[in-house]
Amino acid sequence: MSDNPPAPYAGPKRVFSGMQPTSGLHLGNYLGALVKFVDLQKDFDDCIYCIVDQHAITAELQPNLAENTRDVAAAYLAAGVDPRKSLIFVQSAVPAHTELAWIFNCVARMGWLQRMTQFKDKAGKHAERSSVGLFTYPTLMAADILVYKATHVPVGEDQKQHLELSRDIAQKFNNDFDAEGFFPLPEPLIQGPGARIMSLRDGSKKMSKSDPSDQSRINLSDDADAIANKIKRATTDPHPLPETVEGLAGRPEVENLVGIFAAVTGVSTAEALRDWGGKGFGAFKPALADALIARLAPIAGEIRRLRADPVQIDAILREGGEKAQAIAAPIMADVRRIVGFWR
Ligand code: AQP
Repeated sequence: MSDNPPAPYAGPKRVFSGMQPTSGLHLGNYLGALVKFVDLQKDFDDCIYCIVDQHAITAELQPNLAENTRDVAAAYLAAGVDPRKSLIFVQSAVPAHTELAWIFNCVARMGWLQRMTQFKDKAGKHAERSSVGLFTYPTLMAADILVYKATHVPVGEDQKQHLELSRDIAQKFNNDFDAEGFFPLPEPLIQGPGARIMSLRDGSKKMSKSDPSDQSRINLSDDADAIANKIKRATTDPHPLPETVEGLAGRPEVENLVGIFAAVTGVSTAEALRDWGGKGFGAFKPALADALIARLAPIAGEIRRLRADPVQIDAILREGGEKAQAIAAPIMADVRRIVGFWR
């Protein structure tokens, strides 16, 4: 037996990420992931951005799935994902995702999936009534990434555990099939302001599309009045803003609003508090609303313009799907050979 360390992955760097079309996107999706999708186009030649419609039906069936898919595509484009540089496509249009997910279902261990906190959060007290798809969500996510041998994955902090599982699955596949270096171990890109945006009503819950209260989130399609109203009604406490970051401890709603302000204005939390420490929410909230409106209004306008032309959106998605399929096909051919399927 050789004492040499296993061969590391030596392929090209490639970015992959996706969002679920469970509805239109919100500020958390934007600051946690979409801003990074756009920035990474500068540093990586190869960026693949998926709309994960098969994931979107794991928690509940979606009556408006195709329309929500176009909404998410419009949000990607409006935020600055450029289809001349990056692939934008729909997960269900590339069957290689689910084909690889099946193999990963046979590589991943039950215990690994049972530790996933997102499943516990979404399944709640009645896990036995959840769909099997919700339980195996992370193996499909690993397949989404690895069917392109993606090396870097921009996501919000809530997806960190799933990314670690993707790395474990890649490593176990490489080991089990004696194929060292075949799959890369994808690296999460999580840092930065906005990695975790919380609900406007409850600072202990993340901002989420599936929160029943629309007041809990800023939607990318919200107009200026809706944004101003939601910020005005956002939960705070009766005390002024603290002067230091340490003063935010135990004030999650305040920390969230200051974090949002810092992320959209491009300053650090400490800098924001230097300007706003000691002042009350009567002054801070309108400034926050103005900053959000300045940042999001052009995106909302562009989403509306794009949504008026579904033919253009569909053409971009179709072309992206064909290119994605062309990247995945030879990788899947290798996977089938490595696993030993008949051909
Ligand atoms: N609150 C958040 N703060 C920062 N990042 C967030 N993301 C989601 N919520 C926040 C990031 O957005 C990307 C897309 O998420 P997703 O559509 O795959 O699903 P999710 O993480 O489950 O987001 P939602 O909004 O909570 O959707 P539902 O309610 O349908 O489950 C991911 O990179 C995620 O980290």
